[in-house]
Amino acid sequence: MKTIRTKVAIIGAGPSGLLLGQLLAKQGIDNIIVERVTGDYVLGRIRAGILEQGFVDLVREAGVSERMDREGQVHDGFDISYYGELFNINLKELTGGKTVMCYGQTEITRDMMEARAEAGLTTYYESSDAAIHDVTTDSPYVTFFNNGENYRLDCDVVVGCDGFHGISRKTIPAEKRTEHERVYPFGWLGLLSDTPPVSDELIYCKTKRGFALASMRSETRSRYYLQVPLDHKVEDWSDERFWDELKKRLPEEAAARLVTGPSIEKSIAPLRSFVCEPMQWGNLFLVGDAAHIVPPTGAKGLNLAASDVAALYQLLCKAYRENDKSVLTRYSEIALRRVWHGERFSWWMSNMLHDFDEQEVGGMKKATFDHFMSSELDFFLNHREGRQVIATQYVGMPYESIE
Ligand code: FAS
Ligand code: PHB
Repeated sequence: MKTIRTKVAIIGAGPSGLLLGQLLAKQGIDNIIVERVTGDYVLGRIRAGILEQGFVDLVREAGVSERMDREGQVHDGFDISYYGELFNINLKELTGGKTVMCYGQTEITRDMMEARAEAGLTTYYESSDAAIHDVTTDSPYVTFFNNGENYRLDCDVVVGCDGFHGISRKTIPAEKRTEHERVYPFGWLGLLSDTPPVSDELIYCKTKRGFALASMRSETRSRYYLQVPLDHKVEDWSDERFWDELKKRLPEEAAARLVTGPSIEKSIAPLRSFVCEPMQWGNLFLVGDAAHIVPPTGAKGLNLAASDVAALYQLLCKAYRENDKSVLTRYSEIALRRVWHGERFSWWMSNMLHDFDEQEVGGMKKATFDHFMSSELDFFLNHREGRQVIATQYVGMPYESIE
């Protein structure tokens, strides 16, 4: 067993772990990341595309924003197509100047991976059998197997950035965890293509055939989603079938402009709302998907991971600066306040925009639920105050500053 030491042991080299590691390193707080797969495998996951201002500011503070600022696209708003009628949610006008950045999760992860390697920071990729020990003592540690050797990583704190299927959440005793969950009766079939986006802003489509989203990664690369039943498999969807269905769900002018082409990635993501409380246990702290999941309808998944990082980063800096770890007990309460805002907004947007093919939804007949949700969306879209409620939450509630 090879024993090594660091201040902060991070499990997972996804966007959460890499962003936290980069921020801590800039403050001279030593950290090591233990990651199960290769860096290329992490980059192969096609996920989020919209960054809130808070996330963009953190990336700049971490010193890894050069390519994002050069290639990212600032979006002043987005459209909602309500049974074919287009409503613009003018974020900039409705929020007094706030916008969002369109820059793929893959790209931000790549930038942080490269910055971490350039800074000579340690990441143990392709590590197996990671396990977290003694988090309720002042000497927690992580064990893992890497490159033919067993390791023991001694540390001050362990941060679980290991996603929904990771080990860190399960390290909190089951009787000490409260898990909240809503699994949706449909998934999102995503397609990536090197074709020009159908619009220069995102279009969220509510249609009788189900939800669709037209997004992008650049001026030459598009990202599209279709709501599909849970029992569908990617192989059920040829590119041709995907494009035909997308045309039927996009508003007319957009459908007429749609440029189709071969998919370079196609995958189905299940949708769930999930929160684990608390988000800490002794010297273990959960960040991002390790603690919570949202349906991507509100573009909050990655952004909630960033606000967790912001809270824990500030608390860790304060704890080391003042040599007082007691401040860390505030993390879960601070992080969860913003998490539940994001959870509710994502659940609300999902209820309004999707077609629920359950016979009973929310304790009522599907037809009744459909009337309530269509009327809700109709009200919010046709009143400036309603569009302002959507815009204020889409750009992201402010991060809590920690004194
Ligand atoms: P991640 O899951 O990204 O990273 C966790 C890392 O931990 C992974 O690299 C994993 O390999 C590693 N790990 C796991 N177990 C480990 C172990 N035992 N030991 C060591 N390492 C371990 N969000 C949006 O805003 N918009 C979207 O469109 C969107 N689409 C999504 C599609 C899918 C299929 C999924 C799963 C999520 C999607 N999300 C989306 C949410 C997504 O962007 C997450 O919020 C984001 O990846 C969270 O980042 P992390 O918390 O770093 O977790
Ligand atoms: C994406 O571009 O992947 C994306 C954008 C907005 C969402 C979900 C996904 O709400």
